[in-house]
Amino acid sequence: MENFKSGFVAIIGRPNVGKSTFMNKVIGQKIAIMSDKAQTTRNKIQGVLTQDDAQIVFIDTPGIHKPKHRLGDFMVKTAENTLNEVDSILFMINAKEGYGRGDQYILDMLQNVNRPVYLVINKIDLIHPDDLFPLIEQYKGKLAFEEVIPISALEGNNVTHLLDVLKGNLPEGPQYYPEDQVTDHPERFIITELIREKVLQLTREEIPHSIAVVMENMEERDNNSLFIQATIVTERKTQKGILIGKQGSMLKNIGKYARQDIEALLGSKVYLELWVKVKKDWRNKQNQLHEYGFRS
Ligand code: GDP
Ligand code: K
Ligand code: MG
Repeated sequence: MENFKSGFVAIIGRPNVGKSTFMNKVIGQKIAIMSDKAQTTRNKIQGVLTQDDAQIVFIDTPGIHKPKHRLGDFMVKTAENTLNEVDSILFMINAKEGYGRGDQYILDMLQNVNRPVYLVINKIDLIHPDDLFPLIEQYKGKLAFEEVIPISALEGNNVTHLLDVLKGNLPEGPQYYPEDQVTDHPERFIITELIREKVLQLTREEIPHSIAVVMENMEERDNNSLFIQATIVTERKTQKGILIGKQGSMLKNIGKYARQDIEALLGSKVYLELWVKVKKDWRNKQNQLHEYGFRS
């Protein structure tokens, strides 16, 4: 097609501002996992939006924060590299919370990035319109934003406008991905993320985000059903107990809800077998990062 536009857009912002929700709204499929817990999204997930005249490839960057351990360093480095490669950056904030230290850390990082940054004020459904202007004033002096765009990712308000603005800024380019492709991550990654999401949702505050889910085996069986074996890796024995629960009740629930989501995603019957393994201090073992699927 003539004048077809395409490019990459990074979504950046403190944990829980609504990055995954936005992505899912735009792509219309559950690819980036959502949870009330901070830092659910650890790897970058791409969502691909294909329209008649443009294709936008979204990158859902991990919640950026001051690194507390080596996995943190790794995450920040990944985010920095990503930001210098994209066409536009969406800096998303929570309209209800306003400016905070977490934002300053991101803004400092953005000072060194030479890409157009849009200030996206999300969750406007939670505030009175009168409160929007002071919020904009609060942020405006902190970075030369290309534009300020208030939205509600949850309800969809102004999301189309935001997409139009992004499209307007994209260069002419090829369609990178086929129309029906919404993510370039292998299904196995999405599956382990769905399992991890269920762990975080069901265990609430008891299990930290440091858990990992490793795919052990995934094979198709007769009449299109899928057999999946995965291991939940924790750092402490006590966490293993919580994850398994009384007579295996917790693990059973995690498996049940994860299976439902995976079946909905793949459209086929799924048998899911979950295991729990304790691996002490895995976060600080740099050489184990690759084993768990982290890449820079
Ligand atoms: P992320 O950590 O930035 O990816 O944030 P999530 O997308 O996981 O969202 C965190 C929480 O905020 C979830 O409970 C969402 O339902 C909620 N949320 C996201 N966008 C909106 C919005 O526009 N309005 C409201 N009211 N809640 C939202
Ligand atoms: K989250
Ligand atoms: Mg997220």
